[in-house]
Amino acid sequence: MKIGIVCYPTFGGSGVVATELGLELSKRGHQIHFITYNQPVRLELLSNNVHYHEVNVPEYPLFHYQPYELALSSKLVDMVKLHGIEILHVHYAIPHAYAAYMAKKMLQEEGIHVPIVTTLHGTDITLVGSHPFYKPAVTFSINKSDAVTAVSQSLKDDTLRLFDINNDIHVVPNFIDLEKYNHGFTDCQRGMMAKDDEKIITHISNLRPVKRVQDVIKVFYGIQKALPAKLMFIGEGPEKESIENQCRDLGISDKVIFFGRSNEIDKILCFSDLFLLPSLTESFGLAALEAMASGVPVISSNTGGIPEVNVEGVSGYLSEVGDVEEMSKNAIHILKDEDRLAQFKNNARQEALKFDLHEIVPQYEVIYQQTLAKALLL
Ligand code: GMT
Repeated sequence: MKIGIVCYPTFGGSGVVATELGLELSKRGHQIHFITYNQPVRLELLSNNVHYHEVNVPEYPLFHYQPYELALSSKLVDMVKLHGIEILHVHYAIPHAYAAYMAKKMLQEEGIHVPIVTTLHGTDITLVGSHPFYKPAVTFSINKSDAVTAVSQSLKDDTLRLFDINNDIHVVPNFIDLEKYNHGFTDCQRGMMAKDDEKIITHISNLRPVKRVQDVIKVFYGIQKALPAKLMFIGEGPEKESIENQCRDLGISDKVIFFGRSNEIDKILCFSDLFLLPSLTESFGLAALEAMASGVPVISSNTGGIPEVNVEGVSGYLSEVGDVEEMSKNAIHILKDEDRLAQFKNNARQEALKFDLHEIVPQYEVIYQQTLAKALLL
């Protein structure tokens, strides 16, 4: 199949999932066309089957806001015509499904029929999309898609609760390339990060308020009082200054290492003992799954789709949002006993197997085939 993929090309989970999906589909023989405003961060190699088309939005001083959706829908029209793209898979209802629908309508005028598959990732539903400013456009975009998927049952339920939806929503969970995380533990260079007796705690996110990164620091503060530990913070975002100050106020700056954005998540997870994800909400929690695939147990909140990934008492523990005391207590419980830690690490890896990309990616292929077949009948 010739598949056009539209996503946010940044470090966010939706862009990562879209990119990994495209790469795996290309290995399975499909022609993949990424259509985005920057080359997606995890898209390192272009090949015969993997193409990238940049959406340019020319700056015009008259416009207070540059019309990205217009530029994207025009680019989609051009790329579908030029490359014979058969189906568009857009990640995020707004603005991608919205722009794709406009492209579809423009193409229809020329007798070209391209169905749209929309994948909902969370921010487009629970955080931004449900705002009254966007709600009608999000509802419209979901209802007008030819197929809709959500990355967890929880996100599907939220979408049906928050919007007036008359379309089916298929749950296709996020996935992981387990091979990538199947590292030998000899090349971890753990010694560069912490002393032998120190446990390594990790958090990865874009440091937005929804990630509750202040809770990460509070949980770590509790842990390091009980046992020697270091905290690795990976990511950049609006809360960074606040947590740097928090570390200074608590006198733990020397125990917290800030990495900024990194393309070496697998290497960092390789030497981690525990992952913290105390978010206010997560439709799925891809970062937790990446940790688990590396054999790192997870202490998280019990919100949104996280319980579909992190299993209580098996791959880690889940607490109410904001219950940092319980999170610290559970973290210490895992870390204090070497045998228990080894068991949780093993369990985490086992639980991650449920999300093997070889199991999940074919589900998208089936959806594409069904959607194309349905479009042919219309
Ligand atoms: O929250 C993020 O880190 C980024 C965000 C995005 O839109 O890229 O992630 C969302 O999609 C990910 C991939 O499906 C999910 O794993 C995240 O849980 C989800 N974030 C939220 O729901 C807040």
